[in-house]
Amino acid sequence: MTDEPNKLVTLDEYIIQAQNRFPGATGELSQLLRDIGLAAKIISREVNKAGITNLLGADGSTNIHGESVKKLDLFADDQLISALDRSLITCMVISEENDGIVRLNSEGGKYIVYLDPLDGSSNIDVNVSIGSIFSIYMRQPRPEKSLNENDALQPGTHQVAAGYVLYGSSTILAYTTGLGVSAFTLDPGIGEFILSFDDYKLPAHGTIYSINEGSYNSWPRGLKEYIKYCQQEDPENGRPYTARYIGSMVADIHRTLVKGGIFIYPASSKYPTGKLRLMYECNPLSFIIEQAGGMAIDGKQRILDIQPTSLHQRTPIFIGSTENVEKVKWFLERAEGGNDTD
Ligand code: P6P
Repeated sequence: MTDEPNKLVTLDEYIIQAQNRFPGATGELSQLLRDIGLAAKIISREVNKAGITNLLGADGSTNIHGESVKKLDLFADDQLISALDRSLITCMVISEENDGIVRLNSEGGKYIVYLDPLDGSSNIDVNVSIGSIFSIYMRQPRPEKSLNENDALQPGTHQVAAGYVLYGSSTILAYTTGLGVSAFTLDPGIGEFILSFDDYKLPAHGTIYSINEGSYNSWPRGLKEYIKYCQQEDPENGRPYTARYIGSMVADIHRTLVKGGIFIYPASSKYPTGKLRLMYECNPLSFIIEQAGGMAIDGKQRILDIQPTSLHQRTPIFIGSTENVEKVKWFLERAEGGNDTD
């Protein structure tokens, strides 16, 4: 995409260059992505000093503006929603931090945005990477004129853009508009996201599996057999695989994007339909991984094909390198119909 090798390309420049490839583009999606980039810089600043600015938990105190000190995830929610509200092109937001739809000032805005403002925020107390996730849809024409939840219940295949911000050893923003996945690293010195990777393609096969093995006893038999397969000696095929689990989905998915392998969050006795949310965790990250050549299923069907029935519904997810996901699907299907949780 970039015109000159080794030229530093900022996120804003990259977005504009991408927009210029579509003469009919109005620039509104570009503006929306820039809004998210701005909010991400502000959140990154607070995440990186959370331990010293009372943002680790709601302590009931008030800051110099007389506002109550909010938890970091509510701070992130506020920053993202107000950034989207300012540009008047988003009609509503659905966020993990709000039960219902959040109507913005522009009821006529053409975009609907799902947010997980700060996924894995419990990890901030132990300085583990956390992330923000976003998923963008166009408002579809519907007979009912007034904006409501039904406008938001669209399958993941309808996403026009999706991405995440990873607040880790560096802050990285990765996104796709359906033309591949690119990533930008924040240079705090100049306050700009700089293009660090253009058009990610994850390996077709990886040797890392990522799952919380604490819920082993409630897994279906096929999943137990797959994980045993990953752990078997088979040096010619790279087994045993390496186990890596950060417990922060954005970090686990970013590692999978870069190194390949598979991330799994299955249904369990504690989470009978899976823990992770379809609309603002699994759909956007599945769009990213598919755009990078990978695959994402709920154990049977493609995540992006799921027709949602509620804003905050959960789903099991098996996501990553295509060969790894196809292999676990084979184990699940082979075991199906047997005594599934022996
Ligand atoms: P568990 C973080 O709380 C989160 O929502 C995801 O980021 C992460 O992948 C998952 O939950 C971890 O869940 O049950 O393994 O602690």
